[in-house]
Amino acid sequence: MKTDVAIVGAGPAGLLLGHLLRAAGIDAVIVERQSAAHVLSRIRAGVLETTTTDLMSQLGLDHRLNIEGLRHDGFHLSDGARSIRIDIAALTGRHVTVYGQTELTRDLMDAASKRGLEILYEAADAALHDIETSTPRLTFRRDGSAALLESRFIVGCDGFHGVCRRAIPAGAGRTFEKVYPFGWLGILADVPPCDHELIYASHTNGFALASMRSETRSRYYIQIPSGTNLEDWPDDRIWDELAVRLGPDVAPRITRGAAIEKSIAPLRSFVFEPMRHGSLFLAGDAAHIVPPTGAKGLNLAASDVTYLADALVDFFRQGREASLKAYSDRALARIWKSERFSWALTRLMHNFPEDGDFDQRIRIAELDYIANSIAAQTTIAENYAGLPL
Ligand code: FAS
Ligand code: PHB
Repeated sequence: MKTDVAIVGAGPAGLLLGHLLRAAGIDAVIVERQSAAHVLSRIRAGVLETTTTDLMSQLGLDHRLNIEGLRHDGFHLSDGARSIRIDIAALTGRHVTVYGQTELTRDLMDAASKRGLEILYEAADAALHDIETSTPRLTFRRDGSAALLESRFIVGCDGFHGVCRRAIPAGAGRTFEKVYPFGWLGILADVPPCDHELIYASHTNGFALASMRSETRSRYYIQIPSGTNLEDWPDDRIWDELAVRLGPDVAPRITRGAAIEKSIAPLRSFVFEPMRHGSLFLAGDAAHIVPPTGAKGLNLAASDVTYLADALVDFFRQGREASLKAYSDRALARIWKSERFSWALTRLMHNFPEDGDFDQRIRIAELDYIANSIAAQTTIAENYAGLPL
């Protein structure tokens, strides 16, 4: 097989990039390790910046998003004693949209075939070859047979655990990483949310987040120590802990119900530089990871592929390479600012094992400052809504 751009991974990054290239008349093929059903079974992000929703509108794939997506003009930071509303709309004139990553992925998958975007699911053992030449090759196995995809470029959209970043020779890039000593235990339940906006709660027991997928489906998270066993957290224990951490004003509004999904996600901050090696580019989680506190993960994937699609169109239409050369630096400038915001909000809202009384007082003082400073609230609002491209 031959194509212009071979994309590894059919998550949000790969699907958005594939659609953007096809819309520009550039041929692309996506090679995905899992089945479509498996990709859709993963419960992940919930909050979309306009960076992402604008892409869906540009692609003409925002029909369901416009009907089912929930527009949110603000969210809350709480510490049990008080709730601070960050008024995104008043402070920035912008908003975010609550629309599950699963639904965004479904919309992109469903539109692929009629837009000439070929997705090869259940493609095992993908391996990259000759990435330092202008004729890179991707080999993989599918339906029991060996397969070869030749292309001008390969884009690694294969997430943190993918093969593309690992195909870059040791010493050709730099890794920056911070692993947090805790994770998030997430629960999805078909019960009405406890509030019409998201609540990020800091508590001496640990962090909690009240989110949602719709007006009848809730998504909650609690901070748990690394190494926690999911079996130690039956539904009732999770609901009890959420009531404590979200505080006495919110607890009575929590509707309990059976978990339809329950999982633990580790938290880390991670960046790999540069996001290009020869004819291989990286985008999305393949190049960076943020703790989900700032709701940036999926949205950074969207900004990466916005930059990369523009650069690839420049190359294939005009023969110009300048934008491709600038891609990594341009994407990393926005990535690092989102890494900073996600780290800072994680540091503010979570308990760290090494924290002492002083750290707890600093946390209270910072929330006190935010509660009384429009400047501080504006800083949080503009980062949460998404920094300019
Ligand atoms: P993805 O990981 O989504 O997609 C990569 C794709 O590549 C997958 O489909 C995978 O099967 C495929 N792949 C991997 N290796 C391959 C190979 N060798 N060959 C072929 N295909 C291969 N972000 C938030 O904003 N909020 C959240 O609450 C949140 N929760 C998360 C929970 C978990 C458990 C994880 C892992 C991430 C979470 N994220 C969250 C971040 C997440 O939403 C990512 O930012 C988003 O999925 C990024 O999309 P992609 O870069 O496309 O990577
Ligand atoms: C979610 O609804 O899954 C979600 C929302 C906001 C976050 C993280 C996760 O910051």
